[in-house]
Amino acid sequence: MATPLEEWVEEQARLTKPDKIYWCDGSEEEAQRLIEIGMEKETVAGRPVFYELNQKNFKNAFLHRSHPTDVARTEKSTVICYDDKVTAGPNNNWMDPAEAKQMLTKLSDGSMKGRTMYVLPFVMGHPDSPYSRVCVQLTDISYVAVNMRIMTRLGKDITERIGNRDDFLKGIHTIGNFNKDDRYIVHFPQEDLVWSVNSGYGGNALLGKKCISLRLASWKGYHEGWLAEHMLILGVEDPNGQITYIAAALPSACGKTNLAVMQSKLPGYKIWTLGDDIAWLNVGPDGRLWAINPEAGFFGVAPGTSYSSNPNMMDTLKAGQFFPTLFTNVAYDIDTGEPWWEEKDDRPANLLDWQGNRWHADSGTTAAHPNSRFTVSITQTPTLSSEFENPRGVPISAILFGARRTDTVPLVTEAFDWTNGVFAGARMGSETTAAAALKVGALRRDPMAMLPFCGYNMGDYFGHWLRFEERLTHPPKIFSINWFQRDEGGKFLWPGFGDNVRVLKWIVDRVNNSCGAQETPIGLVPNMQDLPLDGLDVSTEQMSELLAVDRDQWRAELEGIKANFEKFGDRLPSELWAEYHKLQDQLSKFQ
Ligand code: SAT
Ligand code: MN
Repeated sequence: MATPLEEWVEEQARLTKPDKIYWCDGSEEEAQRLIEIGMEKETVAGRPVFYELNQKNFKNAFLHRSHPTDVARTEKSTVICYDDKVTAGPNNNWMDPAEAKQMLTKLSDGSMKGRTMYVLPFVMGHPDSPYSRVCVQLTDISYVAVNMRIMTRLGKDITERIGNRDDFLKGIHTIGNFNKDDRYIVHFPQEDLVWSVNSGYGGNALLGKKCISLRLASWKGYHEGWLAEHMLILGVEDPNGQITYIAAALPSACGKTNLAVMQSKLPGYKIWTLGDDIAWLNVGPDGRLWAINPEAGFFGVAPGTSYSSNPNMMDTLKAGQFFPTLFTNVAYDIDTGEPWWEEKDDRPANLLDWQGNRWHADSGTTAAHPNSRFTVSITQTPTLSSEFENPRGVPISAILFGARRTDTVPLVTEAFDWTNGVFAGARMGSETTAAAALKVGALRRDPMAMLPFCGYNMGDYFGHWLRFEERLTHPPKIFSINWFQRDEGGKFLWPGFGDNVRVLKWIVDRVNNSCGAQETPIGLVPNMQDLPLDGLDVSTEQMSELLAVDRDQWRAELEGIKANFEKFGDRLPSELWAEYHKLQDQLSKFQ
């Protein structure tokens, strides 16, 4: 008799009509075979799915060029379905589940004709973790199958583990015809189902990532008492060998990967990597907050990555062995066969752009797409934490909320307490990036960096966050960070990258109550003498600007916060309005 999984696969195959169904076993040989199929048989926009890169300098690395309209997450076609619109909230596009199914059924009818349906069984999180989840995704493109093998723990043992069960999370993905007007990424949280049509782009197509591990998981966490967050996880080792674990939320393309694999510029301090994008946070039996990374790879932004900004990531990208390394929409150095992107190193003389056309310096475009990406196994990073394979995760001592802000938000601020920290996350605004198909550089409210990823009403989500205080006997301290302030000429004031460890040291010292801070209306900021600034090329004036709280800027900020809070009506917890009024009051007295 067929298992529920087999029945589900058959049902989808009857609709999408693939030529073949192939169950992935997750082996290394299989990944190689799929890459060969991608190089020789399958196509995207009339071109091969994969191109081989220089195998000597970038081991096991391959290039993918996407369909030209399919280069970023499409938030406007990302939809959450509940019976009622209010549950999805003003932060999500909503559709009635039955209507959405009808639309998707029509769009998927015969969509896999002439193609192979790949069945991908995987687990998000360590297989032995009490917090992990078993999932199955279907796809019709080798690119997604190989990506998923890097990004998740994928293998035939998961099929065996599912056996006769039917409680696995499901993802249906078809690249269809790439028609961007019919592109939909639709979530059915009450059925543990995601259905994505007409895109092959990362966040739209690697369904284990944003769709399952954030949108579906956030809804699960709301009901089961845990949090699914858009956060990196790292450990800071101090000169005594003590490691403090930190989780940090930043919007897409705002430096999470760089922070997570940072090469510390502070002697005696070392950063250990656990994850760069997603954290699942549970209250442990000891009353501490424990974090696991449900993923197993990085899907990071290529432009800006270099031996000077992030040497550990460069080494990671060259170390492909058991897992391939994929580059999506980067440029190609015709002479060496290596991938290239802006700021990697000196620009090679002869380049193909991200679409495979000869690139000319006077073209007015970048050679790599601004949202070009790499996919690489986390196991290749030289800074991988020895706790990465610990099923119970790591205990978090500090939570960071980061944003990309030209002004207003200081380098680092500590919240007064848990509620004030939740307010700091909820009031976040950040300038948009190329990671989503939006106007780049516009300020928008992005609470907890979860605006595109919270699978239900954010008013309820804030309430969920607030309630953790009573369950945590050792709540993490909460901080806001901003690496992106600029001077009047538009130059970054803070060097960022490896120097960010200086801020992390202050955070660790605050966690250990071993250094001071000064009180401002928005929270506690460092005294300059408490930050380790030796060897840093930043003037005292610049440092004071980086740490300043400007009354007028914050009064303007209040307007933006208020307008966003009002969207949630009576779903916004009263505690957050109380924090808002407290801040307003403090600012009115502040010089
Ligand atoms: O494309 S993804 O959504 O996976 C990456 C990101 O935008 O954070
Ligand atoms: Mn992300």
